[in-house]
Amino acid sequence: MTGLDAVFCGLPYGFSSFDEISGRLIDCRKKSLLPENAKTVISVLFPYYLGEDAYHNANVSRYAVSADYHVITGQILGRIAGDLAAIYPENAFVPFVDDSPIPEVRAAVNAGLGVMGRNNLFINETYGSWVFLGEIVTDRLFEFAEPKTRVCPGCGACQKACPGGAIGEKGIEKEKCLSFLSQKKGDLPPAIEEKMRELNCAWGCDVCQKVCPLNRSARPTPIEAFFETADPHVTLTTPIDGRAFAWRGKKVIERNLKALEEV
Ligand code: B12
Ligand code: SF4
Ligand code: SF4
Repeated sequence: MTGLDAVFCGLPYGFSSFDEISGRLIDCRKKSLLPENAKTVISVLFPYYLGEDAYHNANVSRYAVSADYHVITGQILGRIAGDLAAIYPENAFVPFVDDSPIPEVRAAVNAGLGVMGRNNLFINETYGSWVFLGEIVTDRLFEFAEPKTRVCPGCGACQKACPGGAIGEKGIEKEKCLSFLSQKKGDLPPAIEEKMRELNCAWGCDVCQKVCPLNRSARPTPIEAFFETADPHVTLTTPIDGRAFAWRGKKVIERNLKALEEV
């Protein structure tokens, strides 16, 4: 392990050019936090796969089985940014996860950490697509990666299996994606409720990842907190605080759980 590997707690990380992505920034509240004169995007992978046994009886998507990833990854990334700032005190290091102006899939591909799948997701050779993405944007110049491969082999399994028919040749149509629909407020069309019932999934959707051959030998996460907080079966009495579905409020997850029960 090099000195920097230790700073990154052994998690996969890579460097890419901020300039390469600056024309594609996502308009969000946190855009104003980007450091002035940003030069490098440091992408960090947070694997979350717990192994198949952990998902027995799960009724929410895998990314929502453990405590809210924004909190777990945010704490780790904040620590890493602090350590980098101590090593390079003349530079700024600003961490982002999800709620980020950086299009994270593209940044992680640019950083040489893996490929973009037809399912729109980032896929790493070791951990598959079961990784959350975070980044630290800095005004320090690091040596950028030069990825050789940027896209998956395109076997089409995800497209074929997608229950919403959301995957096309050019990315996904989010209005058809069950993950998007499960987060939407208001009444759900009966056909969508029916699909959620068939999949027994009250939050998110994992179909395009479960069928992906690049996920077949994904390694479980080295991040203990994901194991320690795992709770795969959510009920109407499960406390929602600190869970990935809390941000949408109790009504949405309750509506979905009730939809799973209807016959
Ligand atoms: C909004 C959002 C959603 C929305 C809409 C997604 C969409 N594509 O429109 C919804 C609710 C549907 C969603 C669902 C999910 N999401 Co989401 N989502 C995001 C979020 C916050 C922003 C995405 C975005 O708007 N990007 C910008 C627009 C412009 O992207 P775009 O038009 O799709 O174009 C992208 C790609 O197509 C790509 N691209 C296009 N052409 C090419 C060509 C090449 C060569 C390359 C390299 C890239 C590339 O570049 C763009 C950048 O991502 C990101 C976090 C982030 N800040 O990036 C997480 C994120 C993408 N989501 C994540 C996750 C985990 C999920 C789910 C798996 C959750 C679940 N289990 O239900 C599903 C998967 C659905 C799917 N198959 O994509 C993870 C993905 C991790 C990974 N391994 O890739 C992210 C990165 C959050 C995180 N921090 O970990 N999501
Ligand atoms: S299932 Fe096939 S086409 Fe879809 S992301 Fe995986 S490798 Fe690519
Ligand atoms: S998350 Fe589900 S609905 Fe959305 S693209 Fe993937 S398989 Fe299709």
